[in-house]
Amino acid sequence: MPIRTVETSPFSDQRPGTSGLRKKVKVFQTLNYLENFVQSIFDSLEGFAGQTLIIGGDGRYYNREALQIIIRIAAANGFGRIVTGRGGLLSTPAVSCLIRKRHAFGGIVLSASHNAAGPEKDFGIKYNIGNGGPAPEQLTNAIYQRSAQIDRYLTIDHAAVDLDHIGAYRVGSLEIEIVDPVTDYADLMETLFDFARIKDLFAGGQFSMCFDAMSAVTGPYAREILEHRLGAPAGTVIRGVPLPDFGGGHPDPNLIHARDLVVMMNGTAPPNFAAASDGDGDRNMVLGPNFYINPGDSLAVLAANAHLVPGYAAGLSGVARSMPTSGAVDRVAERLAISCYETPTGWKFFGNLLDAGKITLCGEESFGTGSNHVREKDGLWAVLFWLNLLAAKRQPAEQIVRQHWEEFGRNFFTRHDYEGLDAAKAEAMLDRLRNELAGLPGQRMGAEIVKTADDFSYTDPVDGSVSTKQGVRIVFESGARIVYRLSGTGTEGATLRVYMERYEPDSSAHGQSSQTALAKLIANANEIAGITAHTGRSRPDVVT
Ligand code: G16
Repeated sequence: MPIRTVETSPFSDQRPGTSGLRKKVKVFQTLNYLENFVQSIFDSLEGFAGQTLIIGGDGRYYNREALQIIIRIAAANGFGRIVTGRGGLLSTPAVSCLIRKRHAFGGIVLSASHNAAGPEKDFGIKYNIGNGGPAPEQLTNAIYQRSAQIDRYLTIDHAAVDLDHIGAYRVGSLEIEIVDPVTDYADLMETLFDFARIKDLFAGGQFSMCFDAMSAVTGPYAREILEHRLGAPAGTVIRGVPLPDFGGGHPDPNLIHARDLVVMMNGTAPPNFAAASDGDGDRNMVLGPNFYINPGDSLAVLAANAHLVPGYAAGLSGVARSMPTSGAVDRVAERLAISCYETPTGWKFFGNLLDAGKITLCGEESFGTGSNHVREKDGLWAVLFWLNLLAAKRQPAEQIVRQHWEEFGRNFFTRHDYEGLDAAKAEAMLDRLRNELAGLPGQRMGAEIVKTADDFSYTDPVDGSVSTKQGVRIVFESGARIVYRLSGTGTEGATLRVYMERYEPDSSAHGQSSQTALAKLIANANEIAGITAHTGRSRPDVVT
């Protein structure tokens, strides 16, 4: 099939953020915009001729069109085989699973994760390497540099491929395989968790749960695993059909955007356990009746109880968390006498640690938890881990968490997001803060005295690569801390994230809410950065 070379010119805004390139759909629909980025990815790779590429997305608006464009460019560039899920659907952890299982060269994930979907909303694209994980910074930088110089892309003329039927097709010398999006992933879950025990839990009739798939990609995965393989009653999964606009909702599993689920769990006769996942299925939120489990606590509880889960019963080699995530897991690591690594925000930073066998579990405050089973965070995996614990311990989730706090102390944590800020003003605010860091140690703020103040810099312990400016940290003598950073996943203006944390060993004080326990720190955070003065905002848009 003849390869066509199309002349193009660069776009200046194709620098990948925390997790790939995320823009408005309209931007991706600009002539050559997607094509340029895809060709820039392929131009930054070597040795893929004849190899396999996994492609899939969360089913959001523009997923199908983008897939067809990418298939033609991949064919022209010499890939040998493309594997995608029926309907072009694959959750992000399922892409990672397939890359590893098929020994693929890499994969492309089409998603803007928890961002809203639809013609006026967001789309995204991310390249994953052969370990199944997001491209490391060196590669995303190379892709960006290529995108700034690109002058042509390669494609072929071919009719749209039928994505809706499982089977194999040929496009020129490229083989295209459409697979069931769920099977390989669900099979992997069966190797990690005690499905028989979880089945018993559901079979007793004493236990019920609700899984909110938020009309996004996890619905078919949750139905197959929870309702079919584990025997949970039909209707356990709600909003289980992936829709191109996610039903008009915002598929971010947190207290604000999964409000219906939160209301259900705080209402009369709630189920025993609830969970939600995001657009592309890599995030999770878990809840008990009237009880929210903070992602940092969730990671710590999973690590402390991993011996109860078959896939992890042999022990953990180590754990990791992103820098802004609460230090709850650090205390578990200390008890288990294993290493605990602190990385910058972004799942890509866990990849080397997982590949090198330095860690088994890792997680982030942004509702991401995962392990060495794939190289992405994994929403449903975290829910199954919790179900396995509930089945093994036969205790409510709240009791498990409260006992954990009794044993390890409680790390009160909250994140305040200020969304849609003027990007220049938000940058200026952080720059001013950076300039003042040197003068902060020793300063008293109410009962707290600043101990250290810096901008987090990370040296990867495996390859020695250095990542700077990863978040401004202010740590007090008491151990309490405040972290400020700008989100790298938004598509409109800037989002300021302020993370606050303090450790409370006294169990008589564990009953208060995070906002109450952290009230003074929240006030300090506003004062130090001058948030209201710089942004004009007196309160955050989202509190988690
Ligand atoms: C992505 C990354 C995560 C990160 C999160 C938030 O998640 O994979 O590692 O914690 O974004 O990043 P930021 O604070 O820069 O917005 P996802 O689920 O959006 O792919």
